[in-house]
Amino acid sequence: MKKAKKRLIWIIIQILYKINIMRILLIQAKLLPKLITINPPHGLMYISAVCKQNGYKDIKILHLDIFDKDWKNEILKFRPDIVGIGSITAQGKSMHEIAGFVKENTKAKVIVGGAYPTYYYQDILKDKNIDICVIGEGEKTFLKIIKYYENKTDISEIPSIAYLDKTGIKINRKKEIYDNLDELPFPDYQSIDVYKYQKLVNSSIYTYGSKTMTIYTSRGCPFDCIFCHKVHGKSFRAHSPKRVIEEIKYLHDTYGIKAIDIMDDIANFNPARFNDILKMFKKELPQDTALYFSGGLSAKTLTEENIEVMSQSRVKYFAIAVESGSERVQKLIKKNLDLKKTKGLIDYAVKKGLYVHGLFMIGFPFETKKDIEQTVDFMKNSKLHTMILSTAMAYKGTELAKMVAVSEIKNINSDRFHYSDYEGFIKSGILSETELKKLKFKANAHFYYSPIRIFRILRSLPSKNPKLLWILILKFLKRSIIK
Ligand code: B12
Ligand code: SF4
Repeated sequence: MKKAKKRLIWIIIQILYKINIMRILLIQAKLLPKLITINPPHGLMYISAVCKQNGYKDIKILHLDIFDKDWKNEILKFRPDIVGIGSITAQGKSMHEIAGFVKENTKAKVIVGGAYPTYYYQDILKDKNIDICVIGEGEKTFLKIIKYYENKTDISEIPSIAYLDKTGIKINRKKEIYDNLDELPFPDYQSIDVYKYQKLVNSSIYTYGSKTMTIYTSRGCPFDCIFCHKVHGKSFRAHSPKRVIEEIKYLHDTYGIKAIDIMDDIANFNPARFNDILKMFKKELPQDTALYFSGGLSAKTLTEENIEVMSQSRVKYFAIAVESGSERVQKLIKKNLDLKKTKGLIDYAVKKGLYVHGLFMIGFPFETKKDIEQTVDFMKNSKLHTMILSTAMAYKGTELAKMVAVSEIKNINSDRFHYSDYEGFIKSGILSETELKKLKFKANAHFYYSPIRIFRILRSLPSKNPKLLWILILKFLKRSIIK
């Protein structure tokens, strides 16, 4: 009876005001340790845009990495009905702290989403401050959660969530995702301070000094790398090239953005679509704009024709995910790259004037010294300008994590929230932590202590800002000397 009354009042208010009056606060948790590059919280920006599209206007985004004022006061001032917190695992500690503060000081419901809740919901739900974990893509699910709290629906009808009831953890596995990504509105750029992010995003060495914004043009990846968390699932879904160009034009015309950094998992999954985007970009955007692909292109689907088109379409930089120079490890991690072809593509792209950055990993439990030496040989003998060598981490839910006991993972077990590629480490591997650190140091030294490479980096860097030199030196020291 009480419920029915409440619902009736709600309906009257909505009819009277023709609006939804839920106050929704979306918070991106803090990264620890702090990184130089801070990306806008696109997950929250899409959720915000979809909420607004559905009549929820009282919505605000708070990104703790850039909001240096008192975030607690900000929460109290906003008086939210629902707080949605976005978090990757490395932001988990902050996520729990925010949830605790919200529950202690407000009556708001706490919903969490992102890579951390998608894979760690069982651990997360031990925290009584969290009401619902959203698994994977969140826009449609979040809307249904709002409706549920407005007493319009039943919790069992909400797709892709985990929550606690009297009987324990309940998981609604049914998914409701965007099959046609073009149905999504633009991310809610109005809800963030784009100008502030321009300064932060452009502290990346590749776009340094340019007015930069990151964007996403696709979701999902059908490949099976054993270390990867695929938050957006296996089915590749993409915006049409026309829609991608519309978003870039919007950013250029509204905020004066000149450098567009595409962060997709696999932007070049469909080579023809990739070419179309590049050609349209060249034709429809002014000469002083440029494209970057920090998310990393896949060597599996990359073609020489793609490289040709990139070189003619103001693409200044792309990262390529190689991971290992050992054929054996390529198979074991299920990356299965043809290493000869990959090296050929890198060298061809450099010949065509593109700046190419390699992404590598070491520290798989089955990896030997010889495998790592092959990786070093690969990077050294290629024409890559720069590279980053990360240490593999076995995150829960990945195939890699199934191979190793939790107790064998340094940092994930003791403090997974502080994981960065310098600190995380799989203890049960063939190589010890000391051996791995030495090999990592040697790899960086072999690759970077080369006058020719340093000359090529300085000559080809997309940005010529002098301050960049300091950033480069700091990055170099961090990678090769400090750890
Ligand atoms: C940009 C990015 C970063 C940025 C910032 C990430 C952030 N969100 O704060 C930076 C560069 C800082 C970064 C760093 C790292 N990253 Co990163 N990164 C990404 C990347 C490429 C894109 C994230 C993104 O914005 N996606 C686009 C938006 C639209 O998707 P989304 O964020 O997932 O949001 C959707 C859902 O998750 C959900 N959702 C998200 N938030 C919320 C909140 C609510 C309330 C709800 C309901 C739903 C919801 O709905 C959204 C819309 O559908 C992803 C890969 C990927 N494809 O997602 C990796 C990824 C998130 N990163 C990853 C990793 C491992 C790292 C590092 C630890 C790497 C390292 N070795 O150092 C570091 C962190 C290091 C540190 N010291 O802290 C892993 C995370 C795994 C995990 N379980 O945490 C990912 C998934 C890559 C992968 N495939 O394994 N990363
Ligand atoms: S290709 Fe990239 S996104 Fe796809 S499974 Fe491998 S690491 Fe993950």
